[in-house]
Amino acid sequence: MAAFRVRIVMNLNGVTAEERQVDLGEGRQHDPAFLAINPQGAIPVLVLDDGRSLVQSMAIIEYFEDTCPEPPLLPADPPGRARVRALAQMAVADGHPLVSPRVRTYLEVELGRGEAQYMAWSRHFMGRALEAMEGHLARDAETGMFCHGDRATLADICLVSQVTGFSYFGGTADAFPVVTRINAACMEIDAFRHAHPRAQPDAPKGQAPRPPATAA
Ligand SMILES: N[C@@H](CCC(=O)N[C@@H](CS)C(=O)NCC(=O)O)C(=O)O
Repeated sequence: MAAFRVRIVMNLNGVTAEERQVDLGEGRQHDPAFLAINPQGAIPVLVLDDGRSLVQSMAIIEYFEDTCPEPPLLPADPPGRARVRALAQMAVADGHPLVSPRVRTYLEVELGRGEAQYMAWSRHFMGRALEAMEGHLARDAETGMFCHGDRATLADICLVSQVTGFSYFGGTADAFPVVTRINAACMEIDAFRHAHPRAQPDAPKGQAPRPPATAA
């Protein structure tokens, strides 16, 4: 989900980079070689030409905002910027962190919960984040073709990653009509569509990818 967000922004900016996959299913995020790059053991990581590593999808996206400001991912007016950031955070800060592989590992390995409980937990919290986004999007006059007006912003990038992540846990955004409409509008855009996890060369065939319970 987090790498999906970064891929969208890179596509929007026309930035290419050599991509290296980290197999979370195999627990490769815990390999010493990867931890040397990101001690948090999480993806995405952007390694710059000078060898420095940028981590955290929102920080990497801000880096691209600073270095490739076209197209802008935030509106110009401060209240609009705050609204877009707030919508983005509902997905990135309130939904996604509760379902990462490390959460699954803790629930299943440390607390002895079964896979079904992890799936129910994840569906619940991913759905709650989408419900929150829907509440604002359905109510606010600023909502347009996209989350904020008629051009895609950071909020849309986070919305599509949230909808896709929800589907990993058997959730469907059908109950959230504005979210569903905006997700479909985003997926009409090449930069979004080509960044989708299913469009990646390492995408598993058939079933949607799901974070594994690896021992950390
Ligand atoms: N807040 C971070 C989240 C990064 C994150 O948790 N990424 C997941 C994959 S979407 C991961 O690598 N998890 C590894 C784990 O939980 O062990 C961001 O937005 O970059």
